[in-house]
Parts: sequence; structure tokens; C-alpha cells
Amino acid sequence: MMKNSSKLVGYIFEFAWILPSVAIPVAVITAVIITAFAVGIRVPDIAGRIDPVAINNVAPFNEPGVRELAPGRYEATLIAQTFLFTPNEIEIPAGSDVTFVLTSRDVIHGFKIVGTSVNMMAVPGQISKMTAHFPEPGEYLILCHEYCGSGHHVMYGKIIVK
Ligand SMILES: [Cu+2]
Repeated sequence: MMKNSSKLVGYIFEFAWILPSVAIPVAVITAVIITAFAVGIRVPDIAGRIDPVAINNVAPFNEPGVRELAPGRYEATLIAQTFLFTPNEIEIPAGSDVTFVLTSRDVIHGFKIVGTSVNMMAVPGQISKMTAHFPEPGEYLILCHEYCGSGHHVMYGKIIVK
């Protein structure tokens, strides 16, 4: 009798450890699935490679700015360099989907649009791409969030949604 009850306590303690070791990974995987599919948080695509020295001659970076692809769909091409974005102000109509195509001319920069899920790295030699929806009119701040030198704190831009 005594032997059996101590065995039972042993099982309970073992279960108390097994349960979180299964429940914690399940909770983490569930959180990843929810953020990926329900909340729309995405890892930015690596959309291609580019020679950082030849940016001025390679489309679409030879003409940075906003292009209309279809009604309500736009592509914004931006170049990051110390210490500015080109262009540093973008205007789009409310309700549009904008795909940001980004690269860096010199060092690694960040590209964060405050208030949206857009958060990319601008890496020399790499093209980054991410799409965001802008349902409401307003102004959105673009920030470089990767320390890039002495003028990093003045590296920002603006998206005006009309
Ligand atoms: Cu910076």
C-alpha cells in the first residue's frame, strides 16, 4: 500500500514536468502560426541581388519613387544611403496596397514604417521587398532602425496617405 502511493506521487511529479515540456512548445508554435497567418506578420522576402555600385543603372532603382501597378496597387522603390532615403517622401491614396522595394547604396540600414508591420533591413547587394496596406489617410514615419553612422538619428522619411 505504502509502496503504491509513493509510486503514484512519482507519476504525478513526472506528469507535472512532462506537461509543460509539451505545452510550452505547442504554445510557441501556435503563437508563430497566429502571427504569421492571422496578424499578418511576415519575414521580409529577399527579392534579389544587386551590385550596390551599379544601383543608378539598374531598374527599378534607376528611377526610385512610386509606380502604379494596378488600381489600388503601387510599388515604391527606395534607396537607403547615409543618411537619407531616396525618395524620402511618398504620397499614396488611402486604401492602397504598396510593395516597398528597397536596397542600400553603402552600409546596412533599417527600414521601419511606424504603425505598420513593415520592418526590413536595407543591405548593400540585396533587394528587400514587403507589401503593406494603408486603409486610413494619415502620415507614417519611416525610420532607419539600424545604426549606420554619425547621422543615423536624422535618417527618416514620410509616407503621406491621402
Ligand atoms: Cu541608420
